[in-house]
Amino acid sequence: VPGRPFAFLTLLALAGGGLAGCGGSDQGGSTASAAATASAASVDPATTAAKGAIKVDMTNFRFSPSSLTARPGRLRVTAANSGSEEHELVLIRTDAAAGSLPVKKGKASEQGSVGEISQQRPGQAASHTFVLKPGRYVYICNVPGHYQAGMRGTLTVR
Ligand SMILES: [Cu+2]
Repeated sequence: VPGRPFAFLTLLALAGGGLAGCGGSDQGGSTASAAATASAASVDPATTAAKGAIKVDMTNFRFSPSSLTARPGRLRVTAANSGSEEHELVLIRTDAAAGSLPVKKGKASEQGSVGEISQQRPGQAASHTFVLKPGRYVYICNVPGHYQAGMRGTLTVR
């Protein structure tokens, strides 16, 4: 088939042009991949299985993902603040539903806390490795008012 080699070379030329374009704008490339990651996360409200490590996005006023499962043992959690206020992530072992922790002066009870990633400024992120026993957990932002505004999620370890 005489047409094929020509078509193949044309594709190569197009691919080469595309690659050169990407190379000239690293920033464009990483922005695109960040946007793809963000949309993948926001499209999936269902439970996310965390395998050893998980990134949790904090915005005003929710966590994404807001429902996690994990195996017992070590779980490295990275909490990234992409909101416009300070946020934190406190992990509490409790059988209570995520939205039913006792609240006093705008803050939820942290009884059963197994550790936390303390307040992060907008644009900042921090990580902590939790050692998890089987059970039910709730993670919350306990900046006053944020828990009630919706910053809570559930983690099931089994
Ligand atoms: Cu918060």
